[in-house]
Amino acid sequence: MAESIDSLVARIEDAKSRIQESQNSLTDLRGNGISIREGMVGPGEGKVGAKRIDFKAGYAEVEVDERGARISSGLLQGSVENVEGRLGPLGIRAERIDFKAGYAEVEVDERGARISSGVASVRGEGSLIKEYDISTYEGKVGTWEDANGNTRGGFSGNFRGARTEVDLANGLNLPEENVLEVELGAGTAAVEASAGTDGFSFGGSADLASVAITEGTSSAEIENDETTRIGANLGPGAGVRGHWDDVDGDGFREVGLGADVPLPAGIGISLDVKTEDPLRTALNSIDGGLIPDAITDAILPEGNLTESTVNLFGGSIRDENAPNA
Ligand SMILES: [Ca+2]
Ligand SMILES: [Ca+2]
Repeated sequence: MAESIDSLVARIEDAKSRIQESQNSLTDLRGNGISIREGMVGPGEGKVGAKRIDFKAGYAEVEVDERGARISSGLLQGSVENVEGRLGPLGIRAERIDFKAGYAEVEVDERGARISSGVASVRGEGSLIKEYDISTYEGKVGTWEDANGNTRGGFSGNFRGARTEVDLANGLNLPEENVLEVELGAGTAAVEASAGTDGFSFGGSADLASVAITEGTSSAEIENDETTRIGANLGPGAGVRGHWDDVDGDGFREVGLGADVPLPAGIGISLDVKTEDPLRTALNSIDGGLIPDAITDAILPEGNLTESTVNLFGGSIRDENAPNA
């Protein structure tokens, strides 16, 4: 009797360790997709691990209801969460990466129509690569929502031969509030006339090549964030933009203006400034950049100068109901 209990315990222990093993390294099938948890892959010293990988291959989904029709198909679509690892000298980490390849998506409903297709698309969160697109066609008309939940109305058309947005602040492990991004494009074209909850865009361009750098801060802990985006492109184009989104959700909208200006010889420049504290930004730029911001910031009072000035007249620019206010 004692022996059979011992062998029963041994068999339970054996089963437990085999379950643990399969949880650590194997897959479970969900629908027509596969999800892998706690997997590690990579040769020799280079190892990249992810807490969770979901993907589906060769998929086609059609949804038709009283609100409209959605068709989505592609060769591959998926996401990777909590990526961490090292490949040679390169440290790799990402909170989440979404990817799709050889895809086509069509949505038609009472709000309008949205069509997008492409060879490859990658969207990263907390990752070095923020956006990566190859041969993408996109068209929108009516009203639509962007990835940040903002609503826009109007129309927008895009072609991207190759375009990438690199989050250098993340790659260089800069403090979380820092924004340092580089955008590179080759063979891109865009036309847009839209306005919505985060701003407006009006203009068109066709670029052989383009580059842009965005620098500044963005944090719910800072109430006078400012970012500047400077770009240059080869090709015709002109446009104006208005910004009034609250990306960090601290109740202070990042307001600003942007423009694409064509210069002779087919070269164009692009400039966008966004600020949570327009009065401070205006005072800082009054000298035409001759006096470094560090000096004017030392003279000006801390906090949001626009808010404290508007407060004097009994008003406020802060939205107390913002998620991080
Ligand atoms: Ca802020
Ligand atoms: Ca804000």
